[in-house]
Amino acid sequence: MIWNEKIECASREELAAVQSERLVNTVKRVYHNVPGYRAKMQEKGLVPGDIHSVDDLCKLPFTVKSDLRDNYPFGMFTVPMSEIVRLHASSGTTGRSTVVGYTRNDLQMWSEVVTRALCMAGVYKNDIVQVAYGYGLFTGGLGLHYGTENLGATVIPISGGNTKKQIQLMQDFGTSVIACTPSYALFLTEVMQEMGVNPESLNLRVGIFGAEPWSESMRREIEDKLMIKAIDIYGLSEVVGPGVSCECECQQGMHINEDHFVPEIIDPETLEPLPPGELGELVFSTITKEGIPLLRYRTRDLTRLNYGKCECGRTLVRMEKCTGRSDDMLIIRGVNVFPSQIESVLLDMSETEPHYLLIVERDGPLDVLKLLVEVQEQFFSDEVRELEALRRKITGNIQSTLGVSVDVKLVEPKTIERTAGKAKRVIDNRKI
Ligand code: DLL
Repeated sequence: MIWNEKIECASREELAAVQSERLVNTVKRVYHNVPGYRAKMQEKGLVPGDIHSVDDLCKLPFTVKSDLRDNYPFGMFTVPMSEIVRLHASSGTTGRSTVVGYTRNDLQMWSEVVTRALCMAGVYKNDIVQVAYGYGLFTGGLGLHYGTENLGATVIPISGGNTKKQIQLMQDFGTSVIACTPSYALFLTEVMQEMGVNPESLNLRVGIFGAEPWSESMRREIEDKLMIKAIDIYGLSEVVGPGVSCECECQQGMHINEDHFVPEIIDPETLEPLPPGELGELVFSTITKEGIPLLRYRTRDLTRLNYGKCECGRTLVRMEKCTGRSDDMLIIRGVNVFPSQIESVLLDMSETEPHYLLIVERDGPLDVLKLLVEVQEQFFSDEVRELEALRRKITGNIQSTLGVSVDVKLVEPKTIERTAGKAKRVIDNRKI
């Protein structure tokens, strides 16, 4: 089923007309309401009147994650706080998170795009959707939740974790759709096996998986083990959350909801737009958001766009699966982690040196983050008990600031390799 056929199957010309009108309005709104945007446009000698259509997008300045951080928490909102009805947040490059605010209309738009995504995935009104993405500041849980309700399907708002209960409810409630990260889906299969639950005995038909990169081979594994269709859903909190794009049942790329989010692909080095089909960094301009519209927001995700015809009938452009980023952000069990955040935790502690190495591995389906960190000479002790206490302190500090568990190993001073150039801080051994 196509939820909004008029838009999802519009001609490119019709779509461009809608985009142009909305972009012109958004540019006016941010210019007049957000001093940071006005300053950036003035720097380029631009006034809102210079933007006539979506073809003028490339004239506009970029927005990056640090703009949000520098304006923490609400400095980039274009409406008064009395209009904001919800806040979400995700990790930034330092301790500060990036905060996004939604007006009532923004929430309605978000539900609409998630509902479209669910329909793309082949979910229907009579489905029972178990939302096992985290509920809270993370956008996954509530995003899928309201999209499911808007479709008219039944939502089970179980949130993440509690794996045995997840499986129990799948059996008892006849869950037909599971929404979670792909790595958690694999973990579910392991626990099912331990519990002696045969996936064949379940009612599962579709999985809505995203929030982290996953490969075609992982898709096949999940599809075989759970006997479902595994659909890729993409989004980021800054733009709206899940539902920016989603695969249809053809599973040949994710259709972008282009009447709300205009995509571009740029060269991350030169920042020049690249022609259709080229691999580069994905950039989005939001053209309907009221709370915090973003112009040319650099997602750092690497992908390519396909304007070719899709068999499902939708004309919305498709983006390829994202497997890489143009920065060093890691996604560990769905949590975004920048090495610099770990570094600042270490710098805040007097016992450690900022010489460290992060090693990411897969233990079965789960990501494991290991941290090797040098201890200051005077704290390096022969007492196992003292070192163990320090290890626990570091683990605790990282857990409380980043929300991610790390396996910390203390090493002697000056044992982590020093390089003349860029330090190699991360070794990613996951075969994603
Ligand atoms: O992860 C929103 C989301 C929730 C998407 C649930 C899909 C499902 P953030 O926490 O802000 O938002 O993280 C955004 O996660 O820039 C990508 O690097 C990565 N990401 C999200 N979806 C995918 C995907 C949510 N399908 C960042 N494939 C993005 C690869 C993804 N990476």
